[in-house]
Amino acid sequence: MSTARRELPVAVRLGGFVAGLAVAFGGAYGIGAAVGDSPAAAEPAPAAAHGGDHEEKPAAATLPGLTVTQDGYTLVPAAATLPAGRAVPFRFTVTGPDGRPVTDYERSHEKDLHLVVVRRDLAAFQHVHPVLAADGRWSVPLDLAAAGTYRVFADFVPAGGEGLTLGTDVAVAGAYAPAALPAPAVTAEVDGYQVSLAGTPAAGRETELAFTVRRGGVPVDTLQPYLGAYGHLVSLRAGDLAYLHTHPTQEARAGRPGGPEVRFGTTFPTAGSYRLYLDFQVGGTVRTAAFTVDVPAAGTAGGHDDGAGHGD
Ligand SMILES: [Cu+2]
Repeated sequence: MSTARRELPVAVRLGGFVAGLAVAFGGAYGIGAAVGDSPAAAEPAPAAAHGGDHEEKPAAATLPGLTVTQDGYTLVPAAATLPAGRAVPFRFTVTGPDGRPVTDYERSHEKDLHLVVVRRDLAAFQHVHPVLAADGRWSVPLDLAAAGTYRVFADFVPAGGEGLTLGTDVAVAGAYAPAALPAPAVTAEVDGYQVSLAGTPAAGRETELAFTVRRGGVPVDTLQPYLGAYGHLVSLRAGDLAYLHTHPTQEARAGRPGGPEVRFGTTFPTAGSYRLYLDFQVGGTVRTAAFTVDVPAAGTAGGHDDGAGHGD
């Protein structure tokens, strides 16, 4: 049942957040401030993009990934600082309403928990699947070769509960050279694969994003189902790293190749710059194509299309 809920387009989930606003208003705001995410919680401007429905404003504080604790569940890293390295063990627990580590999860996209790790300047992205010990401790090696502060998102469904994405920061010591956000682009290259993005995003309403995978200019129609889908799309809002995880509108069928196009229905909650990470699998290898997309306010005149052009 949770699985079905988790597979709804993110638009539906976001719709739920907005609808739940009346309930979440005071509490969510308070939580954001209490855990030190107040810059995000207090973020004033982008909600104006919703066209004057001021009731939606505080919803920004309830976006996934902005808080370390929600609904009684808390993401607890074993250490807030990690050494630099290529395969650094990262250990954490998720504590539940009773204060104890959660040991019972509902599977979503073939895993009990998805861990997305990105350096806060959005320069490095990992989507990994930690291993759960019987006592509720999770562990996974992370590539932390580059120093900096990393945002860690734990995306999971506690047994009998609602899907949550909790976020925390982990610091990696060393010489840190922050990267600027790459300019918006509709193509990305990874490992010899060219991925193009078509779609015209606008804040607050569902946008279809279509990614087309090519290699040497030839459309790739051998995408393999990866975690039950031909692609996984994580979008992070620049500035606060609000987290959107979207799955394709078409189902992946076991043993059936997909592509070259993978479509997603995504609702960007506000105007702003987002970094999109598309995971896709070909020949047993998962690769990630990354795009910067500028999302204009809904109804902005002039068809601000630089986030994405029109594909074939
Ligand atoms: Cu995952």
